[in-house]
Amino acid sequence: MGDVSSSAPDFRAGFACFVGRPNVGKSTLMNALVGTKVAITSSKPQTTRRAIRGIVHRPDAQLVIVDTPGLHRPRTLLGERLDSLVLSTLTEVDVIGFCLPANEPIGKGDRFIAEKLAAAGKTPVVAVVTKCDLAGHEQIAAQLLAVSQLADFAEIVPVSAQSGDRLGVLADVLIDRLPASPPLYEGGRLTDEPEQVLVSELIREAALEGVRDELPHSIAVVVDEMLPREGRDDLLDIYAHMFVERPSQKAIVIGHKGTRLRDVGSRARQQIEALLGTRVYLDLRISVAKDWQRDPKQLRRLGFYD
Ligand SMILES: Nc1nc2c(ncn2[C@@H]2O[C@H](COP(=O)(O)OP(=O)(O)OP(=O)(O)O)[C@@H](O)[C@H]2O)c(=O)[nH]1
Ligand SMILES: [Mg+2]
Repeated sequence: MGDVSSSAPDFRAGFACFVGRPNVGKSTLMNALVGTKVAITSSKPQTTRRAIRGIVHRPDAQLVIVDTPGLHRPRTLLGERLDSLVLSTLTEVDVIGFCLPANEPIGKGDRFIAEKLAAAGKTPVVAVVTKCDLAGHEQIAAQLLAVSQLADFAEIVPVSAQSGDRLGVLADVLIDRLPASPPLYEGGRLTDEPEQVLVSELIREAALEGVRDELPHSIAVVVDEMLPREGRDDLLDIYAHMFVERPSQKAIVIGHKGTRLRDVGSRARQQIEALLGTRVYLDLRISVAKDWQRDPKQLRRLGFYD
């Protein structure tokens, strides 16, 4: 019989992914655990459109978190692509964090995901009850009970990304499920997203602020080029394109005399400068890509592959 305590490995490393309905706080939670903004977040559902990796470094472990788009019954080809991206991510991780907000009753959308997880296989699933700062003690207790009845979870952890409450417990619970392994990434590295992707996401985040209804879903951003200004080492020129689906949306995003678009550009530029630590000139154009969410050719052009 081996001594259990001495069988704990010196170092663990591996992958966890966060899944859940749109807007339940997956990206905010990843950012809070990583300690920096890796993924953009917003109050609009369906903000995340890529499987973005954030890396948590600890003396005893390296936890790579894969944040995924909100899972829901798709209504467009883009929605279908995003759902299949989430489902394929589930098969590639050591542990799954299923996020459910403390302040909303469990609904059809959550059950839909629970069924997908049950069908996906043997990977352990930890239920993460998010946004606990928005719920009272009784509401949290009732939610923990409801979650425990939804499926057979490895653990149920209530957290708040906003207040930082129990984030350490969640990290411990996820890391416990990782295999013994040397680190997968070099120390200090917080994400493996290419800079161009991070930059296009920051532009999209700035564009999401203040728009309503269907418009957030219709916005896509592509960075065409990033290069140092000739003869200068302190200035980066970034050429980017924002796409919307209809001319009426283009008018809204541009705003009266171009004021909205200028605002978006300057907010994005500040975020990009903070990320890259250099001054930035941002050339942001806007074009109509008619109904791109439903068009396979345009989706490919925007980086959503099947
Ligand atoms: N009060 C509070 N708000 C939170 C917390 N976590 C996230 N939010 C808010 O909830 C909204 C959605 O957060 P996101 O992290 O973008 O949610 P998501 O699950 O990644 O959404 P999708 O990418 O659209 O699937 C944002 O307005 C966040 O500020 C939390 O712990 N407390
Ligand atoms: Mg997200």
